[in-house]
Amino acid sequence: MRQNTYLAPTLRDIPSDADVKSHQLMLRAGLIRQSTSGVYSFLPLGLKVLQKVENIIRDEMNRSGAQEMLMPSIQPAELWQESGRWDAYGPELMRFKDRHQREFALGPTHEEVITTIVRDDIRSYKKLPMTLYQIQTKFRDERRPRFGVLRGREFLMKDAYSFDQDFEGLDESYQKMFDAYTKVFTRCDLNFRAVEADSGAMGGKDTHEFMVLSNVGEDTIAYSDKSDFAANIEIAPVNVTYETSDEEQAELETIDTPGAKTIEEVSTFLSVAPSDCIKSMLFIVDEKPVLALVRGDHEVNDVKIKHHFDAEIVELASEEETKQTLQSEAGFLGPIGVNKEVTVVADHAVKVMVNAVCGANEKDKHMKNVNPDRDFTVSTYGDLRNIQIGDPSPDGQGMIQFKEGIEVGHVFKLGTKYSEALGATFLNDQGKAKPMVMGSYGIGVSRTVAAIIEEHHDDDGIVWPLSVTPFHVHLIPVNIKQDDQRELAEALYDSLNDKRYDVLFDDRAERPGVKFKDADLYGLPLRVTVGKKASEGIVEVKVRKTGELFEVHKDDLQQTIEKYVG
Ligand code: 9G3
Repeated sequence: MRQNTYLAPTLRDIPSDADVKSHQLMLRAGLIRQSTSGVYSFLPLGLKVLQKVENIIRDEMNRSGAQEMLMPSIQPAELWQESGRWDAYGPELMRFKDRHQREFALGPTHEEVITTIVRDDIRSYKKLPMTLYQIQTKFRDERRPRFGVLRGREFLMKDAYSFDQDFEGLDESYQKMFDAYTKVFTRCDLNFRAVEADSGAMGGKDTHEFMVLSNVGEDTIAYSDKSDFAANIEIAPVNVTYETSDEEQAELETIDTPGAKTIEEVSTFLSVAPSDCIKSMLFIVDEKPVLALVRGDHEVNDVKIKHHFDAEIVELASEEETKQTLQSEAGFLGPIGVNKEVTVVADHAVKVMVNAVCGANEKDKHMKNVNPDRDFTVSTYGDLRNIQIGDPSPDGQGMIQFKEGIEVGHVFKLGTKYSEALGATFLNDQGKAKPMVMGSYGIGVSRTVAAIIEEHHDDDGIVWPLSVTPFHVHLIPVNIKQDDQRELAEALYDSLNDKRYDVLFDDRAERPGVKFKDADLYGLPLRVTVGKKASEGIVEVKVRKTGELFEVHKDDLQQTIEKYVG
């Protein structure tokens, strides 16, 4: 490809509204351009990488026995009403009306669509198991699109759906897909972990997220420093035995704590440790008030609260809900004397606390010498806190560390949630109609490109792994106006193209410095410079990844390229 007419505009400066490296570099290296918030165009250089990632995914999907198809983005509201999800999702679901005022959604995912396709055309157990997949644009009206294509509102996803006769079959389909994902992300040269995750509104029990370990990930992974335990902290179980204290229970007291709201402020004001305070947070769990208690040095985990009550919706109570329910504002909340409509739940760590401090449900007042069970009743204790760095790993091996993660894949065991809702049944070998047992499996294809850049870049630009690089060789004549340099560069361009190498030929009449800076930004594996020694047939090779720089004779160039790019 000749660069002079190639649409890959580079930017010298870091765009002010790009906060993470991958977003900055995708803009500066001319891979993408923003159309509107969360919506991007992939320019030619970016599309070449996107397609390389797609093809790695396609290759591993096909090897796993999955069949590729393509579903529409336009989904009738009726489908989502039938599955019960039309009202379950809020503004994130992009909805529109057609010319006849009929309601539709732009597909954020395709469980409903695929289940109706299979329902209508698969009747016999003989056709199962079957896994179908597509690579297609998804639409989700994210409240806060950010970090470029890492969190967009229109993005490319590979979504696959497996259909089995029973849960044993699903386990096999799930494992096949799990293994295929491991191969995909290994081939993309990503440092990833498959972590146990929360199935969210998807239902189903087993689910794993494939997380690329990174400093900009929006998820936090708790992992053991001594075993392969790893889980999204949303669900990472806490497995700690809290020792009881033999301290005498003292007389309950109300104390003035003017303006001391947070645990830090209260513990400083009263010179007690945060771990001697009780943090109370009011949630609305499926419309009912729940006061959740954790030790002052712990964090409440709302996903665990949702699972504790097996609830659909869990939200932190608003200011007015708090005032209405507890006649107090947040910062002074406590479990003592709350009216019976409020369910009080507490993390296991609270049970053994003695003479603790908690809010008095009165502005600027707290209670001290508070003792669970003596001074307030807890309806149930549970694992309601976030796991923390330094906690023992739940598997008993080693200690917990944290790492940020970019979720590039997510695999779910769905079970029969959609097949029952939509009537996708098959006749088993006894002629009995049974609901198909499903799994669903996603990879964020455009997000994976960004994750690869997050992991593979340096101060000068992107450093593409060979498996996804848009071109193999960047061929740069230092001065295109010099006949011997231009002629040798043209000859090498032709001979390398004949050898099926993808070559980007910088035929621009730009200063060498500009060409080399652009080359570093684009990050192609090998830079071949044709300069002063062109007349001797000598060219200079630079290996982008290592910075290695050496001269070779043009006759040895192909061998050199073979050595570095295969
Ligand atoms: C929606 C909206 C956003 C959503 C969903 C539905 C996430 C939704 C979960 C999944 C599950 C799997 C197949 C590929 C792998 C992931 N965000 N999810 O269902 F209406 Cl607006 O998408 N789907």
